Amino acid sequence: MTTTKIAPELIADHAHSVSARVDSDYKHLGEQLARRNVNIDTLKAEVAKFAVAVPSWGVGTGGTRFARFPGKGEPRNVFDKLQDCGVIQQLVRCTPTVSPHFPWDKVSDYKELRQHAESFGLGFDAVNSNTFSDQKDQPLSYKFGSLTHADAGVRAQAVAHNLECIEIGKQIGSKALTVWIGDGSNFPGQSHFRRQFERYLDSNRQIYAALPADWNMFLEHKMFEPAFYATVIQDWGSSLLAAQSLGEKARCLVDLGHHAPNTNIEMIVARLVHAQKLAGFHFNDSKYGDDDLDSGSINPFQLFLVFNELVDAAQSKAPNFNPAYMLDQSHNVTDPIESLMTSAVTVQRCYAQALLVDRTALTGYQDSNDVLMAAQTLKTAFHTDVTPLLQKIRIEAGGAADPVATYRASGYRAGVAAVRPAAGPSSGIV
Ligand code: AOS
Ligand code: ZN
Ligand code: ZN
Ligand code: ZN
Repeated sequence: MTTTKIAPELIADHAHSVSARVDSDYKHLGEQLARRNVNIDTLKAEVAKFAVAVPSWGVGTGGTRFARFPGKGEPRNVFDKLQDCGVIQQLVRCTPTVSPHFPWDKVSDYKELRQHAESFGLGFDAVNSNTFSDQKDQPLSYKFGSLTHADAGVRAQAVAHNLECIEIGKQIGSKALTVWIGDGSNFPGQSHFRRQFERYLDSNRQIYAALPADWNMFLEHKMFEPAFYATVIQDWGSSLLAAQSLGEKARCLVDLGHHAPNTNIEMIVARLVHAQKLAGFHFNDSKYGDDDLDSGSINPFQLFLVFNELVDAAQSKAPNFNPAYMLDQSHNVTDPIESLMTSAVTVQRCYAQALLVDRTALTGYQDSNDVLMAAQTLKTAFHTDVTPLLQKIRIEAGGAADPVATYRASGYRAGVAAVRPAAGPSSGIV
């Protein structure tokens, strides 16, 4: 049985009140697309299959290293987090899984956790390990590194944590482990680059060896922070080297905020597809660094261009291409549920727009060096307002035409605020 936390009647009433307008807009869009030889119903069926995972840490209010301003009714534990994720899925219908983070989401009974998720119609995506912060009662500190620490004892502790994450993941139905480490150095000379990388590989080999046959290991690179001089897995080059030396199951995860400014991320995606090593994504947006802003809030064209590569790879049947889609955002000044809903829809929107690229025409323009028309072919797809298509998909799936309006009308936030005590202010990067 699926537990719903927004009254289904409210969702249905809202959808009903706008359905005539949505139908008319959908029909109009269908006519426009038909002139481009696109069948809107075929497109709808394709886009309806799209799903992106919600990060369990994303439903709490984030913070910076300066301060954190807690929101009302923040989740107190993983059960509350799943309830919030359930609300997101109820309204947007394209977020059926949650990516959990350990030990943040640790419980004593994972069977119960899985059932709890299922009661909200949710499953679990990739399991994330955390060796970038010290936990209470942890014997050895990660202050100077974890999987790459100079001390074998610290490395063993970090490996053991990842093995535990795999064990938990097996119980909750995950199929992948995401490893992001903050290891690196803040000063030139602090660490020996090559020996540190070798230690990374050695530790990860032990983790890799414990992966079940049908699992993958996602290596997440990040240019800087918390190590501000050099990070061990700082870019896709180091990530690819590591993935290639670890083996088939190791792949490279692309977080959109983890690159140097002006990096051509869509091209990195194309290279990783070529190498058959694209693990998937942590979607978010960025103006300066790892800002973890809402997907598409700064540079929606970049997100579209990433999806343009993904759709091209899927349609040309690139081998071993099966990327995992996850959001990874930090919401400091918005209601996290609202941010995650709009972000999921934005990602879905970019996917739909990328499906609209006339690939035969594009190839023709590329091969005849018609630069302007090649660029315009992408722009035509990107400029298409697919809002009625997405609304129709949500309504047909029992979701909300306007997720934020329906969510606000439900009074959900005030409801949970009444039962979840306010968290105190604190600082810390999430
Ligand atoms: C950190 O910058 C990474 O994006 C990781 O994915 C991290 O595990 C996540 O942001 C939770 O803190
Ligand atoms: Zn990330
Ligand atoms: Zn990040
Ligand atoms: Zn990020």
